Amino acid sequence: MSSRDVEEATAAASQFAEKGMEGLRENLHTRLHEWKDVPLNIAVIGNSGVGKSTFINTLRGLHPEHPQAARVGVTQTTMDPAPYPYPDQPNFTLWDLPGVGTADFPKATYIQTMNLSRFDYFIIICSNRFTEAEDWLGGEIKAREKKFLFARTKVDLDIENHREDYPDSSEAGILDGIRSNCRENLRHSAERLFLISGHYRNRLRWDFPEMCQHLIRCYPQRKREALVLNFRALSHQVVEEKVKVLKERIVPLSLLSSVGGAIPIPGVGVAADVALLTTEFIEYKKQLGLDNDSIQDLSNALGIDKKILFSLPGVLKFAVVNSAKVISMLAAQSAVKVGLKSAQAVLPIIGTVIACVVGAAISFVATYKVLENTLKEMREAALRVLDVAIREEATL
Ligand SMILES: Nc1nc2c(ncn2[C@@H]2O[C@H](COP(=O)(O)OP(=O)(O)OP(=O)(O)O)[C@@H](O)[C@H]2O)c(=O)[nH]1
Ligand SMILES: [Mg+2]
Repeated sequence: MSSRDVEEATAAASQFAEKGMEGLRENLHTRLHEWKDVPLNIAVIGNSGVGKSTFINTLRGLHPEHPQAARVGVTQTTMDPAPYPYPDQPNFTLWDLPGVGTADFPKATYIQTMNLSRFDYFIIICSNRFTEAEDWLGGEIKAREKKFLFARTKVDLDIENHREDYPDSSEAGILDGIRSNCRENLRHSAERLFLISGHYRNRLRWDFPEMCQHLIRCYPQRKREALVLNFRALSHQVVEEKVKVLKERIVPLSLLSSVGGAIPIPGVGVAADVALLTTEFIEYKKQLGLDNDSIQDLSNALGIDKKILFSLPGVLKFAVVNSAKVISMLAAQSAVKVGLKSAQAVLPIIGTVIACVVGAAISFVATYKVLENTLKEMREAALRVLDVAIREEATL
């Protein structure tokens, strides 16, 4: 039992004490869905041509050829912040902002013109040296108690160019050189610096995966769950962050299923809200990049037949998720009495709630285990898919 399980169970017990069963059901429902309504706004700031559109597309999990991708290699005609909504997540927007300190956007008026207070988080991007202007901006953002990071992009080009001039130079040495060169100009705001390539096929290389993890972990606390669940399963690190957040939903889900719309399943010995669980498993697939659209997008980007990804262990197993499958999972679980410790440990905390519904304790434990096991198996499948992507992309 994790400390988050204890928190979720304790919160449910006190809501029940305060508002009764109906109130608890309503709260659990809100708890599980509220992430969809949280507005998320990330500003990507950089001068023209540094690779902002490319970077924004990749962060949205889109190859430039994807119909929803921003055009790259074309100069922006407007100098206003341009919004790029995250695919299928209308409340999550990445904003393309012009760089600071140019003739059009002097430092003196930049903060006010761009209305920086409306953004949750900032990514300051350059493809050459960071300058004093970007350092200044970092300091201004920090002074407003907002978070940011620096991304130095196009390192793939730097490595290639450097090797053209000095064929014996090591990649690590080249990256060290870039890092110290940038650092020299980032004296005041001293935030994390990530060396990346913004191209989609490089999203698993250099500091890109670590940068996504940093972004997630440093995002404003009250919005972090929403960010994680809105984000695409871009890398191993993002998958792990998602699994953590999805795990935290298991107690409220199991409780809602066993005391909410629970219907006894004949011959299985437990009652469950099968529709609720089916929806959650479909959400797991989407979250972890195992749904048909994600697999299709990835196979397009890799230029491989999607059957290769679908035939991976675990991916195939969950290719179809429906109520019949959920019932058979519950049946299989209720027959197994081992490994239920973590689920049972929560029972004393929610004892008063469970006691109201006949058989709810058994149903809660079985549901908890099915959710936990399925999440574990889907995590492994998602990591396998990413391993294939890394292998294939190395050959592109
Ligand atoms: N090699 C390499 N090329 C990149 C990278 N990021 C962007 N590019 C290329 O740089 C060019 C400009 O990229 P964009 O993403 O359009 O740049 P931008 O900052 O949006 O440009 P504006 O909209 O004009 O301000 C395109 O040809 C990209 O393919 C990168 O990390 N590596
Ligand atoms: Mg652009």
